[in-house]
Amino acid sequence: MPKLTLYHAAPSRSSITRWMLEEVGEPYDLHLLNLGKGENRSADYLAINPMGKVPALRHGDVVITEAAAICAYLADEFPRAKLNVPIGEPRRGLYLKWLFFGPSCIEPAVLDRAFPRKEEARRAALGYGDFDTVMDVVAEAVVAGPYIMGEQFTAADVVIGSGLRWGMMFKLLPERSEFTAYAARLENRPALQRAESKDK
Ligand SMILES: N[C@@H](CCC(=O)N[C@@H](CS)C(=O)NCC(=O)O)C(=O)O
Repeated sequence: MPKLTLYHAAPSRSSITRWMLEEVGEPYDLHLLNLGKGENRSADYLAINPMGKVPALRHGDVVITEAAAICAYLADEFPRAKLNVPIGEPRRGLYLKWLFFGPSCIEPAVLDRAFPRKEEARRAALGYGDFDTVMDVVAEAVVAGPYIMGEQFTAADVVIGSGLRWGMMFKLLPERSEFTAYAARLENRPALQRAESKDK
């Protein structure tokens, strides 16, 4: 079985993928990088991720970067963990939408609010539209629960849940009851608890 190595710094976006690895339950190694010391800018690491960012995951000879892509990859690569919606199932469309919605809508909406532009962009020009619509759409998706795909916990919960938890922690997201209840359900997951205590 090819070895899994996570290039990691905690706390950071690579904690998303550590949670995912704990959900998958396969053994993995950690390669810790000190971002403060600029180890992510070393030539060795830039050869792994030319973006100079964590996370990166090595699986045998394959290197995957981008947190949501790593979560999607792991879910498909280790189907026994039942963290994906397999190709061929109609629900896969919705599952993929949520995997992409994290990095393409939630994160930019939150970061634009944290670091406002000098000139407001037109709603039509922004891929996420506007902050309030993004929040309303996510709130509606998680309110019924327990998870974003209903009864099945998937990689999409790792991505969306991490974004919501991070945003609320830094007071960049409204603490809506839909979000706090969803976050509380996620925080009951042993894999998230393990990832957090190992990161500490
Ligand atoms: N789009 C990337 C973003 C990764 C990212 O921004 N990582 C931050 C840590 S949260 C990082 O490596 N920062 C160090 C730097 O840019 O110098 C992803 O989702 O994986």
